[in-house]
Amino acid sequence: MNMPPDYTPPKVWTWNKASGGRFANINRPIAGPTHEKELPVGRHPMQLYSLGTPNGVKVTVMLEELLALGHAGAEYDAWLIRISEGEQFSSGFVEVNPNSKIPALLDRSGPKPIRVFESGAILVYLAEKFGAFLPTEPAARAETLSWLFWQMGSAPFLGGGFGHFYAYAPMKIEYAIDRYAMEVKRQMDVLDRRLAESEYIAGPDYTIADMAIWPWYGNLAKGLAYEAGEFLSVQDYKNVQRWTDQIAARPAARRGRMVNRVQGDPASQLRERHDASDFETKTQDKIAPTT
Ligand SMILES: N[C@@H](CCC(=O)N[C@@H](CS)C(=O)NCC(=O)O)C(=O)O
Repeated sequence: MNMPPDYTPPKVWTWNKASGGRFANINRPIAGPTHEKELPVGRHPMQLYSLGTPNGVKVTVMLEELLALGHAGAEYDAWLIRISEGEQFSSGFVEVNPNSKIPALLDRSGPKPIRVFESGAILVYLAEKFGAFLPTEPAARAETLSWLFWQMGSAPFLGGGFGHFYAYAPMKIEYAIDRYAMEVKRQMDVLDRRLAESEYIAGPDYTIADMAIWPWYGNLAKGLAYEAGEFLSVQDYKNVQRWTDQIAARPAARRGRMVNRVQGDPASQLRERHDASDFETKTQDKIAPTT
């Protein structure tokens, strides 16, 4: 095995600001705001502060699915939070999410705004508010919540573990890449076996568990995460492939993945969403054809 340079941890950890790696500039060992700035507020009941990463996409898919079902109360303004520029550390954002991570939701439909952070909590909040995509029958509900929480516990190994060491760390460490590749392949096998016996993750119905898992593991299955498709032989997970395509074909999922997106084909980027018609008129190819 290739060995990284020797390192003996000091007695007390101190912040080495030059530790490197992509995203090093936004990593800090302390919480709280770095600057004063209020968040913008639009006209809709739901105010979403987010970015089109897998964690953000979970929520925009849910909101688009709710709107597709006719729940007008799910109308939303999706504001862009550029995490690479530290916008998650503004005083306004920290008031909505003390953890300074997208996505964060403010429900302004009642007399007092309700804040919700953590994508899983946002999905459950919306599912309960609108009575959709979370079964009420106890066994089906338990299965849905089990898979939802599976995603919350598993994705950090995919993103913070595998993705970080395979794609973003300033040096390739064989031990770390091996450890997390093994775990991510195990997770894909968990999903593949489940999807061999069940149409959707939690059973015969499409639920918030699918919405939580698809942006992460569907992306991985299609080679869209960390350019690791070949490395992880993702084509072998046939049932995950089938399910990924099935969800990708849903119009609401297609719209949801465009919202707050800042990379890729300009026609796929709707950087902010304030109206249903924005998908037709405000994508990057239409509003900034040269950039
Ligand atoms: N467990 C959280 C994770 C959220 C998260 O990690 N968000 C990332 C982007 S995908 C973020 O905002 N990072 C900014 C930072 O760490 O400063 C959730 O599911 O909502």
